[in-house]
Amino acid sequence: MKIHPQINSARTNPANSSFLIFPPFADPTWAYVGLPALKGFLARRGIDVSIRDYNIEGLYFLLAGKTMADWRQRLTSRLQALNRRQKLTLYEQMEYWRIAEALPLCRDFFDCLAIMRDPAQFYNQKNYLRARDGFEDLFQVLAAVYFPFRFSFNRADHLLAPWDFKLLAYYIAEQRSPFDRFYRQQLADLGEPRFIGLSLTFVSQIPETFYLCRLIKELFPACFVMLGGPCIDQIVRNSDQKTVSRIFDYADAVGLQEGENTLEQLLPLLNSQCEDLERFAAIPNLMMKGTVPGSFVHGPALTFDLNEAATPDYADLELDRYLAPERLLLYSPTRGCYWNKCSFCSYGFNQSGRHAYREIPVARAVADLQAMQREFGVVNFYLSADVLAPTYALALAERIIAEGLDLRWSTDLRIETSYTPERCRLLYQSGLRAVAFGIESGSDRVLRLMNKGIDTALIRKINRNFHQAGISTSWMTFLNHPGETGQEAGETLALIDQQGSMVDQFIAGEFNLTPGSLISCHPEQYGIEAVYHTKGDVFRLFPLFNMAENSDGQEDEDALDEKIDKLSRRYHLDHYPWAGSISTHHSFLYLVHSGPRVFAKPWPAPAKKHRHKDSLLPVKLKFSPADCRRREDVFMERYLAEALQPGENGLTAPLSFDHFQKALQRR
Ligand code: B12
Ligand code: SF4
Repeated sequence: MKIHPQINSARTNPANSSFLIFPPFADPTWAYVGLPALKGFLARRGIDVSIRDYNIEGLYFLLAGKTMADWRQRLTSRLQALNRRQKLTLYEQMEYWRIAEALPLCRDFFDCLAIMRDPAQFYNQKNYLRARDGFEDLFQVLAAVYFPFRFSFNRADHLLAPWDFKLLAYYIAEQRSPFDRFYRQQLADLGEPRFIGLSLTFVSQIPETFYLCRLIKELFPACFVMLGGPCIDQIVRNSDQKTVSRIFDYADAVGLQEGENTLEQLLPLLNSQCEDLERFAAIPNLMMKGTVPGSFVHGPALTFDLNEAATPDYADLELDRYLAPERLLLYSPTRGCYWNKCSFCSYGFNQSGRHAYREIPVARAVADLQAMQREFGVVNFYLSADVLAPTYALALAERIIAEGLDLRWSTDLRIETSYTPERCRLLYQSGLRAVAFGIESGSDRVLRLMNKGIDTALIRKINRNFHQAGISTSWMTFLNHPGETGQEAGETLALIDQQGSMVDQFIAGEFNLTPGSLISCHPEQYGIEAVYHTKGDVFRLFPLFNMAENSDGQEDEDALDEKIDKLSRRYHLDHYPWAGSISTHHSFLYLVHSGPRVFAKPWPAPAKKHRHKDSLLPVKLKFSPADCRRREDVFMERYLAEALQPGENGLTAPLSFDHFQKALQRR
């Protein structure tokens, strides 16, 4: 396959056009479905919008030779400058060791992209791991160049402090975005846009989304800038009024919940140059600043009727530019969760009460898959949804078979009695090759506490049915649900262990308190004494909590960690978006190519790290990177012990960008 290293530049655009942008950092192995879903719907209504995936195009910019040359130069000069000092402050030491470690990693990473896109190399585990490690090195370089920020395909944050407006202002004013030059080139190609909508789906897109807002307003003061997507919805719902108000310093509007009906009404209104706020206030799910300072106008909440959904339109995206040797498309046949009762879950818009479980009629969904297959030559699909109801999944499978579609798909399903061996075979026949289950716990008491509606006997039985039908099964579990004992956590690991021959991938994560979940709404019912946030977490994304009683000791935790390590050593597990993590594109491709057990055994150790000879350190180090790192660790441990503890009001812990900076100065 021929690879074009250059960054795609936008096509010619007429004046007053509308764009939807997907900002970095997110999974670059496939195109995310939110914006194509909107474009498909709007096109049906005769409204034209163009999509730009800056997440994938931005990656090409990061990989370009000129970008790396620029970084190498910056790191070299900075290292030389620090080396000239007699003494380094702690903050400089933090930067120093990162630069010393990153400089030898600087090289052309384009071969990593080439491996990921070449089937012959992708399915060779050693080559694959080499390329994967290359990307991780790239992010290590980025963390040194853009210190104190860190990036990956699933993260973009400060090394400690959560995003607040001060941190965002610093990020923007100091041009800390790795994409600044890329954005300026891309935006210049947009002509004179009337409307730009940015999709803030994942937390990892926060800094780049706000950065883009500012840049767009600087370049196109008259352009209407709007934010939408699950992450901004979550932020607006959970934050206080002052925070929400400040969001409108960056954007003209926020779209809550689903955007189809909102954009359907907003875009024609903008084209008609209407300035009557009352007309905007009538648009469903739209939120804007009111005329009185601190006030908002807010359209009625509307849940999208999936009978009106259209085939997602991926035509603006070059599908072969994603980081994979084959194409795969995301499709969302259902929205919401038909169960929607689990204590810990706040999936998307679920807990808002406005996101009922809905389905695209089966015949339509299959026609959509067929249309996408025809237009984009795709065989692989990920049904991207909270969950499919069993009746729906089975009807879909029957219809796929009846229509003679040749496709392979994967999705998330709930453990349900309806999945008999015969029905699992039907699902396989329709192309289902991988399924992820929210198993959560191996303790029946904890499953009841979670309101999960399943028990371990059913888990064993249904998982076996899928496995025996040839469908790969992934188990998502977590430990430390409030009220869970150490022994019960051990039961989860024991269940994975016992069922290991039929569990193809697993994750044993840690309980996270999700805003909007039942636990966070009624913490006292789960033995939680206090839920609090750090001062910098103005977006209310990372609630912290203290249990009323601390029943388990450190000993249990260590023993559990050891058990997890032991179990993990039997598998090849990895983090997003790499092969070995659950529900990713790469994992799916490997499962289909090499069989369901491909991750149920360790992979060969990664090849030795490649070091480019030009990348040797340009100066003799004056300070010891190891010592610098150790001092950082000591400081961080002490600092966090204080900064994460709630103050006297019990509601706020002091950690914030400001607090961190002051703590550094006090040293
Ligand atoms: C399927 C799914 C996945 C899949 C695929 C994700 C992917 N990268 O492609 C998998 C399992 C891999 C996954 C992984 C993760 N996920 Co996920 N995932 C989902 C899920 C269940 C459905 C997403 C979907 O397809 N929705 C259907 C589409 C059509 O809807 P949509 O994207 O919301 O878009 C609509 C609206 O938001 C709106 N809209 C969107 N953009 C815009 C822009 C404008 C201008 C407007 C007006 C409107 C608008 O209109 C769209 C059409 O209605 C959602 C939960 C949910 N129900 O949304 C979580 C969700 C998106 N995931 C989430 C998270 C956290 C993750 C992970 C970070 C988890 C982890 N711990 O690693 C990883 C990240 C992976 C990565 N690097 O990208 C969060 C994101 C919010 C957040 N707090 O970050 C969600 C919302 C779940 C939650 N906890 O609340 N995920
Ligand atoms: S954890 Fe899964 S089954 Fe439970 S409410 Fe959330 S989406 Fe539904």
